[in-house]
Amino acid sequence: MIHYSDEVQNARERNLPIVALESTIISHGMPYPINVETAREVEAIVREQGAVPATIAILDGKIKVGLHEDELEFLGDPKNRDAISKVSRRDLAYVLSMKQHGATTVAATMICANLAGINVFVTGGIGGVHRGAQTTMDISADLEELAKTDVAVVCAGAKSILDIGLTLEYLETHGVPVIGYQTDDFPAFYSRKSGFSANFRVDDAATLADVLVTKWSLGLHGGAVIANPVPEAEALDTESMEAIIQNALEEAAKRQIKGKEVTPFLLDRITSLTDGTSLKTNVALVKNNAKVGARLAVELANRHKK
Ligand code: PSU
Ligand code: MN
Repeated sequence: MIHYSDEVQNARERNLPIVALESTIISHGMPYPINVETAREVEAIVREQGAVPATIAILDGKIKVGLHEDELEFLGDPKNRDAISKVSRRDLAYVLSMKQHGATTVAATMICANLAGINVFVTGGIGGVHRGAQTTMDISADLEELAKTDVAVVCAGAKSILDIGLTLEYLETHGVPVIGYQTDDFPAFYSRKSGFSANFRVDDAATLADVLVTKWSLGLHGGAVIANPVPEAEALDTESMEAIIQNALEEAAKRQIKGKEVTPFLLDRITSLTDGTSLKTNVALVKNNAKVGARLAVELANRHKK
């Protein structure tokens, strides 16, 4: 069921460092054409750092690990939006069996990366415990995946469309280390601070690799959140973002948006309400994460060779 691109297949044979990338961010997380441009640029950054990018998606009922230009374009083109479902753990078996197309979330990308033997994955932000989850029970499957699948996820923290405090509590309960990269704070996607601390601070990729190798050699299954704050120059003001997020949340409640539609709806509202400034920040932070993720993959591959 897994199909590798030539580039990724070659990297697998030669034990080169590989970095997984998700596709929900392309199909349901950013508007066209910035989504496709960003996907391409992120892949280029991974290569510049000496690793091989493996963007993951479901096409015609096959798990694709490593995508070609035209496949990235297909996933990002708004004309195809209805034909490409958002695929998380729950949806994988059905979408594959029905030979459909799917864009993989953090959870589903972790599953596919793990099947492909890839242990580093770069994205923008993880899903988490939604605000009001006490009554809606809306908790992203990303968190459960982090609890059990051995893939490190490099992100810029979590968006404050989520309840960041509860998200961190959930991760703690499930034994998922949250590591601040060159920071003591847990970042809130658009801003460098969330008001919560990371569990640990690590300042370089080699030490990140040490922690992960130690975790996995102890048989402690599951991932880790590598929280890499948005670059200072691109960070947005927390208070004005809070007002916009509040507005988006009220709109979602009014329209009774539910289930897997909630996150894409909120992301879309935030992009339009900020007139694209938030999108610029989003692009910058994903690129910044690609650098860190690729360096980490290089470190892990070096240890593998020893
Ligand atoms: N947060 C973002 N951008 C995204 C997502 C989350 O800032 O694109 C996507 C990711 O693919 C993530 C998914 O895994 O949304 C979470 O969806 P849900 O909350 O339905 O689990
Ligand atoms: Mn949800």
